Amino acid sequence: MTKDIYNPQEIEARWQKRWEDTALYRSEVDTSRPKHYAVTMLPYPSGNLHIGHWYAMSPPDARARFMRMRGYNVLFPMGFDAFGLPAENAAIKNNVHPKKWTYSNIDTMRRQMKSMGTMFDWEREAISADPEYYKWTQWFFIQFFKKGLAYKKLAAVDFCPHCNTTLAREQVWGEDRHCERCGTPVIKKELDQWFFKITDYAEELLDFSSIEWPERVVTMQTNWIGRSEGAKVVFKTESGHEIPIFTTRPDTLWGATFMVMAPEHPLVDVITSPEQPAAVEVYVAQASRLSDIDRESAEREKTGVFSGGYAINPVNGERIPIWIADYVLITYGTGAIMAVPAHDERDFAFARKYSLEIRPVIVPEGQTMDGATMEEAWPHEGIMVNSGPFNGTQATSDKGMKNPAICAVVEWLEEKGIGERHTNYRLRDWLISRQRYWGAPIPMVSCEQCGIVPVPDDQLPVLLPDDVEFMPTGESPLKLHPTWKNVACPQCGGAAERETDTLDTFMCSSWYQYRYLSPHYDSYPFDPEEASYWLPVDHYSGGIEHATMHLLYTRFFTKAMRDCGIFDNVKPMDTTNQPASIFSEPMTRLFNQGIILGEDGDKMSKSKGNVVDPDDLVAEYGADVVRTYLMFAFEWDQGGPWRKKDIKGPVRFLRDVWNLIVEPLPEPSGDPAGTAPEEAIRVLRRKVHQTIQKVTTDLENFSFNTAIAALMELKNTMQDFRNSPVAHTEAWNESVRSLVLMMAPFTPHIAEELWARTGNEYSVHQQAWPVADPKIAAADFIELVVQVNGKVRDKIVVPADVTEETAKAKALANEKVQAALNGGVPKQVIYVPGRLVNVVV
Ligand code: ANZ
Ligand code: ZN
Repeated sequence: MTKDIYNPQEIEARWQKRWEDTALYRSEVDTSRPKHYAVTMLPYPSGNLHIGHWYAMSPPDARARFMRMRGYNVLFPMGFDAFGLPAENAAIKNNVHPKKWTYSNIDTMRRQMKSMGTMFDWEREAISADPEYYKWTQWFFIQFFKKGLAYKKLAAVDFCPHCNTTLAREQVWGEDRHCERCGTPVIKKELDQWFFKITDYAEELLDFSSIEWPERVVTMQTNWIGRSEGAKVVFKTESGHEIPIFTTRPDTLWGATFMVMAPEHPLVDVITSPEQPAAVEVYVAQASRLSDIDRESAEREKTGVFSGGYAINPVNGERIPIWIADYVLITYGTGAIMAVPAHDERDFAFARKYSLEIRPVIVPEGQTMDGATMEEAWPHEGIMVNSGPFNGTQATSDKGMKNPAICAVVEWLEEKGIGERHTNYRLRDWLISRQRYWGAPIPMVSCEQCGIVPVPDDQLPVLLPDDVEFMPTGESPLKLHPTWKNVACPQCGGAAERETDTLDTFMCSSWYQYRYLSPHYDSYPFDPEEASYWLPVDHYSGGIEHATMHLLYTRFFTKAMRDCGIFDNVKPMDTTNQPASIFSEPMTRLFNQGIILGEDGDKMSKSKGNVVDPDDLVAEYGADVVRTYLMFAFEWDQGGPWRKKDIKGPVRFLRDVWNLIVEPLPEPSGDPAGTAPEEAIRVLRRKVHQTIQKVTTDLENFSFNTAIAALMELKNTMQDFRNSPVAHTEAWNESVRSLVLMMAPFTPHIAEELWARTGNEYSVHQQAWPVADPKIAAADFIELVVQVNGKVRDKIVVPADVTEETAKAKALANEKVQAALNGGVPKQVIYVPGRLVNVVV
């Protein structure tokens, strides 16, 4: 008889087909069961699945399977974020149409995902470049427009001269401000652009109280939104022009000895005195070449130029010079500041360089300070001095209105009508126009008579034409199409033109979790019945690189949808299927996995030649081994370098499990009754139940590696037991069954095969997760070392609370001790509780 060896390729293909034929992973609304909606970030169809995709997808797949076995009705869908620049770049390079390129990549990647053995419900697949999908992307745009959340304005935008397109702030990377995709340094360009008013939601986006997201992401989003409390105060020029400023330190108003305007400030020309124009012009031109990051850098030496103009400090009527300097940004606050060199480091450096007055107005209690001799700014607490009505007021180091001095001054400013309390955010509105072809057309029409008019719902989607010249020209390719943009105005019927920009693909991915619910539903973005049951997403996972873009956009999107009434027909349920209030957050829990690096510890990339191809690995070892390796060799949130040699561990593990279960049990021997010694059974059962406990909590906490380690230990214990002469017991069957069930989430194919081979009915993936009996798990047995004359002879298992008498008796009865004694009588038996029994002869 040929040995029945583990053949993953045969097993995996066979079961994948069976799962598909029987629609095993189809998830349907079932209000009799609690739901679990798990989503892992959808990929961009870049060509092939790389190992990073496997790392992002197979652990959540294991978790979703686990939740299913625990009785949840699990929805775990997948789709493709199919619009975007790489398709166009690839098309330009290889002269294939972006659509063809994208959809053929999708076919490949879908096939690869199936080879991974995932439980994705493919009937829910959503592809953002499908007209039935982007119809709704466009519809959302119109809803937001009608709600006043979408607007158009002329804006200086970052432009990549290589990709020939505008970029969002987040697509500009690094100190040198290069394009996220191609690395070319970006330049500025003025264009008429569409924006979403995400800033209207700045305050609400800072509230994370209803979600459990990693602290790191919460901090990154909080910093990104960048809330600062303070005041807006209006300074006036001598000629009466108003220059509002934003300050977080209104308590230092009396220490303002000059003002600074950003070089781009609209009043620069007005304020510049006739004696200064040339110097100012040169300086402004210089500044425009620098990035905001350079300009904000604390290390860079401050530069500036005097405008020749003066302003009046509204709190004390003092005349102060107005300077122009690039350390003030036009994009923050009001683009102009009052400079308080005694208390702000940047202003201090600037004042020293240009010999401007430094006047302390907040002095540590009991001290004096002299602006002329100060070595650095004093940004801390103290007593207000030189501050008119506020002399003697205590200023703490608190920020915002918690600081009594700031609070008092703001009240006074408001009373006097000079200024008002103001909260400023670093967050900018979301630029969503792209001068690119491969995206959803912005569904707007511009008519000379009627202005900008949305495309009526019954004319959606505005289809993206196939026949365009997508070679980059710096203009939207749709603009160059001979007929596409010509359209009758939806309002007056006159000749009008379509918007030729397309939507940022971050918009497509802001709502895909809703489209999965009913990807072919054509009267609404989602089927309200599905939405009522499944929403919100219970668990979301993806890379940390999305912390401030995608993850902020999708939160905004959900809130904007709520405010547009789009969820009004959704009647959400809580975890016990009771009516719940409408959600304001798209995803309740979030987990960020780490990154798999190349063997060399560098990021995997084709140019470095350190890319690991999952298809090769599947061909060599089978998907279950690759899944096990990825879940076992790394902490999921950490990732780390690929180590090909370490894949041997998982290979051995699955082979051992296979042999353990498939090979016939040895004939009972030794004990005539065929029962193992009580202790051996107890040890096995305890291990089984402890493993159930451990794997259950580990899977709850996404600790895949420790869960698999526990399964490996169980396997070892089972091997020991099986090799004992007495394996034919209920305990053995229980251990086999438990091991197979617990392996099902991690290694779905081999588990299914072993499940069938041990005489069970299809499918292991529809079984209940094993439940640990805490009494059995807790049954405390310990191992005692048995020595003869100090030499280890054996180990015995005894109850933890064993008496000295019993321990000694058991040790003496041990076969090996008997053999060593060889009929002799021990001189002495020493018992060290919990450790050993030493028989001295
Ligand atoms: C006077 C002052 C005195 C300030 C003081 C600070 C300390 P955050 O906390 O980041 O919001 N500022 C305002 N607009 C600016 C701009 N467009 N470019 C550069 N700097 C700008 O910073 C707020 C502070 O940054 C504001 O408060 C302002 O300087 C400066 F002892 O006003 B402050
Ligand atoms: Zn019109």
